Amino acid sequence: EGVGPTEYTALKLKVKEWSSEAAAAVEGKIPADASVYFVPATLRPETMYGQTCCFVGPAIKYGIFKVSDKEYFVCTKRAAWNMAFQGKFFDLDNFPKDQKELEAVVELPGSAFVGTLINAPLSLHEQGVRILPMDTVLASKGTGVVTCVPSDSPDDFATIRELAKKAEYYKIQKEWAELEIIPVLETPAYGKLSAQHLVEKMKINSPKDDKQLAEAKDLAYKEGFYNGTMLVGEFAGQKVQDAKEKVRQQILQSGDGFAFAD
Ligand code: A2H
Repeated sequence: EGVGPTEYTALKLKVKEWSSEAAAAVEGKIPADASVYFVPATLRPETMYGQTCCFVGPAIKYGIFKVSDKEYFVCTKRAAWNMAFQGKFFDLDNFPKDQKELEAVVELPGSAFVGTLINAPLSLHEQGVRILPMDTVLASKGTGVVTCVPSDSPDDFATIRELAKKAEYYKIQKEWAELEIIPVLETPAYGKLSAQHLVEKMKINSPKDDKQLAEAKDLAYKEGFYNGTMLVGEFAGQKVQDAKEKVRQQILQSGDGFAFAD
């Protein structure tokens, strides 16, 4: 990784319907008129049209943090502290002077959220997408929440393929992992679904093939950025290089997301 912090775009994915386990835990702790958001951090804002689910680490501990009377975020405590420190959130009157003062309203392992229905801004799946488990999510990076774009992320593609194959083992409904994969951008080398193309070409069999996935991720990232053309959204037909920052600004200005450094 380069010098200095990574500048992510964090997206706000609003909860529409909790999983039964999360519903029981939040009961009476969050006002009915408040919105709760999962806040995945991404380096590929231009791909957000293709979100098909959102991942949490099943064994990672998450908090639901009060940002204001009307807004709560689901993320790791580490990320909430970073956000508070960056000064953009959390009622300044309540700005914690000490990490210990930043208390979650509710704490749960990622597994408890699996099945929660959320609204993913920009996603062409407008009826909503599900929270699903991803074993390779790192608690030490970003917000600990990862939005899933299987058209362009080899990790995401490998994970949903695994989840659909072993739905029972992962305690999910198979169809949650089988939402249509939407082509978001096109490249000369890998076509319209670069992640699938690379995973199949490199014979990547599991989300745990980390060396191969790292290589696939690098190839998809570079080809997409330098040679990609947008297929969907307001900037369809434009180069990814140009659209990337435009989509990001749109997300920041609409309030569907915020800048987050880590
Ligand atoms: B990216 P970097 Cl379409 N654990 O977003 C594991 N992975 C994480 C994470 C965590 N705690 N937090 C963020 N990430 C993922 C989209 C995407 C991403 C596409 C293609 C490639 C890609 C949709 N998932 O990442 O280590 C997030 O997935 C490859 C660069 O900071 C985030 O962007 O470079 C990316 O890793 C950040 O990785």
